[in-house]
Amino acid sequence: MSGETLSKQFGITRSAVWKHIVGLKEEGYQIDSVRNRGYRLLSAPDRLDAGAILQQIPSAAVGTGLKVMQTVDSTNEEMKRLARKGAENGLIVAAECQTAGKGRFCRTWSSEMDGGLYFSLLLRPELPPADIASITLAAGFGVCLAVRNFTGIDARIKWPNDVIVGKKKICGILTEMAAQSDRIDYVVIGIGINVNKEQFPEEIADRATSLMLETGKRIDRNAFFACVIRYLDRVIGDFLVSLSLSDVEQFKNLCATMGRVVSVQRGNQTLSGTACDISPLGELVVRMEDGGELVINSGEVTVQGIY
Ligand code: BT5
Repeated sequence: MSGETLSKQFGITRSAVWKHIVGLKEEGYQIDSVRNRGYRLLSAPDRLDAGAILQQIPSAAVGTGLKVMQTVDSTNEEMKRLARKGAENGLIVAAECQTAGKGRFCRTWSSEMDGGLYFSLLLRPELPPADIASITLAAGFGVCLAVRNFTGIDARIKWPNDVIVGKKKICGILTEMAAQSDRIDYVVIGIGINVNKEQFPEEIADRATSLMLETGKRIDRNAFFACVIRYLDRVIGDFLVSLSLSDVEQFKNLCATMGRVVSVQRGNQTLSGTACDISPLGELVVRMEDGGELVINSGEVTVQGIY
């Protein structure tokens, strides 16, 4: 595009256009400039761009606002700070890198500046806390559908909060909530997805993977993020209306835990059985060796042959 066209389109001088081009190059955009002909965009850097993402999502309940940060301790912590100051339902906070990314039970979530997607979604449903017990499952379902549709990879859900490919984890979800006994103040759903990550810390290298490692292609993170937001909007929206996994059969079909031998930690006891069903409320039903059934609504479940 010629410098003249750009200057007309944006209502700025040719030298201001040139200054912006220099700025974009400093940010990692590769732009070819040819005298008397103009500028050509060769490539854009792999960085999250709120404008590019918002352009690709309809004005929906999830993603009413989007804040992109370079570095933060944890997007969940940042979102809780914003929630306490009155941030609105549907806001998303994303970061290129987290210095204290966390999983459940105070575990670490590996969140270097290496092409991961780390974000948190704020919800303020006017409901009692018990009604949203399976919102993490709904979010995982949304991520799983987005990954399958965007990349064609056979992603599956490992109950309750992981999305896996084969035996390896590509996404983990951590939901935190502030509530009174009868009313939710806010819910923060934190989602970490390995998008363009090429390597992992040694201790998780054998059980973590990324979309790029699975497809062999670098993923456009802005387009993928927009796709995830659209699916979350649909699935979480449905969930908040029906308060059940509205499409339990589809959920079950995508749940890698179903039909497998699982171990469940109960206090200091480890119980084993076969995962045989998911209840409409999202609980995992396990048939025990003695024929009895155990219904689990949270906690740590190890799946034989996966992790
Ligand atoms: C989770 O916990 O899987 C929830 C992870 C949630 C991360 C998001 S990122 C945005 C938001 N901000 C935060 O601070 N957190 C959320 P859990 O089920 O406890 O699994 C944690 C375990 O997964 C670790 O102990 C490692 O074994 C493994 N792990 C850590 N980083 C990983 C990664 N990048 N990919 C795959 N596995 C990982």
